Amino acid sequence: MSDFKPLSEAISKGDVNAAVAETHRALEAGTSAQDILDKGLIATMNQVGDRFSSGQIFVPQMLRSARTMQECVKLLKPHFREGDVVSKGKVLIGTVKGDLHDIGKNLVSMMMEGAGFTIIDLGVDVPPEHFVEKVKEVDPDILGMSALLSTTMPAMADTVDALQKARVRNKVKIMIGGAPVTDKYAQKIGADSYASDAGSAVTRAKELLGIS
Ligand code: B12
Repeated sequence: MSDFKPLSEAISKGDVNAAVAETHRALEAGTSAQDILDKGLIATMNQVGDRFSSGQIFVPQMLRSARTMQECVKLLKPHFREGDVVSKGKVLIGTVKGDLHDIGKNLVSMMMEGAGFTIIDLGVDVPPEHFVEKVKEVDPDILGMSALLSTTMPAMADTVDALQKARVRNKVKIMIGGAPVTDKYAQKIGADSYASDAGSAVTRAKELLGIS
C-alpha cells in the first residue's frame, strides 16, 4: 500500500504546492487515482472534518484544506476518463440553495463524467427556480442535487415541488446526495434515487437510465 502520510499532512496544513507534488509523485509511482482519492484525499478530508467538529480547527483552516484537496482532484480527473465514449446521458447537477459545499458534488460530477455522462454543473447555492429553468432549457436525463447542511436539505424538497408545479417533474430522474441525506429522505421527498458516494452515484445513475 502506498504511503499517503505526506499527502495527508500537506492537505491538513493546506499546503497546495506540497499536496500537488505528492499527488504527482503517487501517480508517477503507479498508485491508482481511485486509491489516491479514497485513501489519500477523502480519508484526510474526513479527519479535517473531525478536527473541525471537535473545535481543534476553524473555518479558514478547513477551507484551505478543502481548496488544497480540490487542486489534487483536478490532477486525478483525466485518470477517470473512459476515453471518447458516446454520452450515456445528460446530468444537470448543483448544490442546493443556501449551501456552498461543492467538493462532494464535484467528485460525483467527475466520476460520472469519467463514466461517460455529460455533466452540466450549476455550481452552488442554486435556487429551486434556477433548477427548473435549466431543466426546461437543457432537458437532462438526470437532475442531481447535493446538500451538506441539515438546514439546506429542505431546499431539495422545495426543488422537487417547484419541478412539479412547472409540470416538468416527470421529464427527469432526480438523484440526491450529501452527508446528511439518506435513502429514506429521498423517498420522502419523491426523489428517484439516493447515493452515498461518488462511486455508487454512477451505479445508481446507470440503473435509473437502464444502461450498463
Ligand atoms: C469542507 C467543508 C466546508 C468548506 C466547504 C468548501 C467547499 N468548497 O465545499 C467550508 C469551509 C466553506 C464550509 C462551510 C460551512 N460548513 Co462545512 N464542512 C466541510 C467538511 C469538513 C467536509 C465536507 C466535504 O467536502 N467532504 C468530502 C466530500 C467528498 O464528501 P461529501 O460532501 O459528503 O460528498 C460525498 C457524498 O455525500 C456524495 N454526494 C455529495 N453530493 C452528492 C450529490 C449527488 C447527486 C449524489 C448522488 C451524491 C452526492 O458523494 C460525495 C463523494 O463521495 C464537512 C465535515 C464532513 N466530514 O463532512 C463540514 C460540514 C458539512 N460543514 C458544516 C457547517 C456547519 C458549515 C458552516 C455552517 C460553518 C460555519 N459556521 O460557517 C459553513 C456553511 C457554509 C454554507 N452556507 O454552505 C457541518 C454541517 C452540519 C450539518 N449537519 O448541518 C459539517 C458536517 C461539519 C460539522 N461536523 O459541523 N464547510
